[in-house]
Amino acid sequence: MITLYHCTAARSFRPLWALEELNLSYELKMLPFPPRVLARDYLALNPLGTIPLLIDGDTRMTESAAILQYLAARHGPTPLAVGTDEPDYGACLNWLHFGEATLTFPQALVLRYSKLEPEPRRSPQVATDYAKWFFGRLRAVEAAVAGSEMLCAGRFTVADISVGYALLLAQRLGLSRDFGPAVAAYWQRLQARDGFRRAVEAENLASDQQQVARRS
Ligand SMILES: N[C@@H](CCC(=O)N[C@@H](CS)C(=O)NCC(=O)O)C(=O)O
Repeated sequence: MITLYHCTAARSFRPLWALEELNLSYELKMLPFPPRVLARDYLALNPLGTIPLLIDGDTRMTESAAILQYLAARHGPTPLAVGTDEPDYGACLNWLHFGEATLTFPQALVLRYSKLEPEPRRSPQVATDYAKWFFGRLRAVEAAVAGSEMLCAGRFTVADISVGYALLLAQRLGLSRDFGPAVAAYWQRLQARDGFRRAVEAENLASDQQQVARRS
């Protein structure tokens, strides 16, 4: 049985969404945020204190984009993966990592310096600068989905989960009102997927059952 450690709306939503798209059985363990401070026992499992942590037999993984690639390969075959023999194999890997390294990185700074740090350490300047950075990078997504339903391979893949999570985080940060028209329509398409909806429901149910507060 796969176990996923998760905090509401954190990057661990990527593997949660993939688990639902793949219809895999899993156990979802909710943690308060940040677990490093509020769930210190978790450090014995993941000394980084970060989420996600995915355990699948002897495999333990803490990088959300890598977990997407792993789940699609190990628990496929699935159209979520783009095969090495397909023309868009490289494009898929590029978007997979773009979602985390290029889109989520600046948002993490917006989140930290506008919400997570104690008041005296907050910095509207840093938050504004990195929101601009995010929108600069998001131009690539706007161009990609202007003439296409999904990012690559002519179908929904792990690349869309990776980038889709960045759009979810943007919504929670209040940035989605500035999405361009193509990104806004793409984000609607992603949220309409059964797999996305089931992931949100699983997150809400597990939060309630395990009595871990949902983040605002
Ligand atoms: N690159 C990693 C980043 C993991 C990460 O930093 N997760 C955040 C939540 S989204 C976290 O655990 N933050 C809590 C902390 O740093 O203590 C990934 O993609 O999974």
